Amino acid sequence: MKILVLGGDGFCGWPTALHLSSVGHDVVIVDNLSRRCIDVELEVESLTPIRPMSERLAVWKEHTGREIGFINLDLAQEYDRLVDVLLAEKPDAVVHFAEQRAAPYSMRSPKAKRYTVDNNVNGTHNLLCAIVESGKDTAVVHLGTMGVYGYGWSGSAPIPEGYLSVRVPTPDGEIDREILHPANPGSVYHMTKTLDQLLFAFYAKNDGLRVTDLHQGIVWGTQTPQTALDERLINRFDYDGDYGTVLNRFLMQAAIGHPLTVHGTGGQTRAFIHIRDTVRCVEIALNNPPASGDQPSVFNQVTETYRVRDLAELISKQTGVEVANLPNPRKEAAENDLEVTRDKFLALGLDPTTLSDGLLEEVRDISSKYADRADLTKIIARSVWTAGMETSPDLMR
Ligand code: NAD
Ligand code: USQ
Repeated sequence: MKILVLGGDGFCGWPTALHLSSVGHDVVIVDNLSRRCIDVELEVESLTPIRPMSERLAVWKEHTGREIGFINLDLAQEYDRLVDVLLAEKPDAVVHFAEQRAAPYSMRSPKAKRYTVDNNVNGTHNLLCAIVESGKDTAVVHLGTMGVYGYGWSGSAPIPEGYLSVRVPTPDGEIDREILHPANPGSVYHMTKTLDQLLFAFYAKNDGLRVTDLHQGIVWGTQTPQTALDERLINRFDYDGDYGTVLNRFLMQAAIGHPLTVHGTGGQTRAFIHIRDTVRCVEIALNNPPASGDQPSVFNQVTETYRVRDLAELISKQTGVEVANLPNPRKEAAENDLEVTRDKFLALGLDPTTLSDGLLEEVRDISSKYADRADLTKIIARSVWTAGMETSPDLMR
């Protein structure tokens, strides 16, 4: 297959591009390198030393003989160039990772809120509109999020894969319907993903676009077999208060002896998936697209659920690092249960990687190796959901 990987310079996109190339697909990365610019804005860098795109691609070719193309394009701003790229490359499928993906960053300022909405909603709409304009039958695989469902809305009922069966009372009796699960976003970022869902539903209905929306949980880990081939192929590793995600942050904190930064009681339950499974799930989704005329196909891309305090306790027991209960800079339920239906990927052959597979140590080892690159003033999360919310001072110098 010819596949465009939008956002292919990022944490999920880079290993996915390499994985798809390694199994024989013809891959072209499209990315405007905005994530690297945000690093400059936030005065922080990936803990791992990521190389410039041209070097990454040259090293991949050196090791495998396979070429991956690269187009520097802003999906949200350069619509005409995007149409030209689709006409020139004629991709069978597009994998869409190219969004601003940090909830804390999306809440840090009015500028960041507006950027996140402009970038994510325009980018997704441009893609769908451009595919229709190109006249090609290009399938879309989009990385959505478990956060579209929100936390706690359905109590102990398992969250279905995208759609909810409902019975609607009418004057002529009840009718059965399948509707998109109600959206309940917890940040401006998560809100953009709920808007993406409506765009997909409309373009599938109106233009017959074939769309798969992957509602992914929090990704942990950093390396895949491909990114581990050479240090110059290493994946990015975010540890800072805006972009670092909870499990990778705890593992990095344990590696440098920093107290584990639990927000509030740590009663938040979230869904998780290892980066190795992210790349496999995307491949499975590419191989199983919906038909034209079908509603978007939704998969819950998660393998396990954990409560934040249980993760902290597990890592604390393994490493002796203490747990710190900090003021929570977010507005979110202090405690929630989470049951997630995740049958579709299992039925299509996913063999899930779990926390018990020994990969926690791998992440700690990588964190120890690059510990001297950590800026200790960037660890505490300081982007607050509303002005005046309390945050913690730095815990380590
Ligand atoms: P990332 O920020 O590391 O990567 C996103 C990439 O997209 C970056 O390389 C960035 O430069 C690029 N990009 C952003 N806007 C663009 C634009 N307008 N034009 C072109 N390129 C643009 O993020 P990630 O962690 O790799 O996440 C990828 C996708 O997966 C996101 O859509 C995110 O919402 C979703 N997701 C991520 C996680 C996670 O834990 N990391 C979990 C669930 C879902
Ligand atoms: N948390 C802590 N301590 C920390 C960091 C986070 O207690 O040091 C808590 C947060 O308060 C939150 C939970 O851990 O309750 C998860 O936070 P996170 O930053 O790991 O994840 P989140 O903000 O939800 O976002 C991440 C990705 C996003 C993706 C989402 C999947 O950045 O792109 O969409 O995970 S999900 O959470 O399933 O919606």
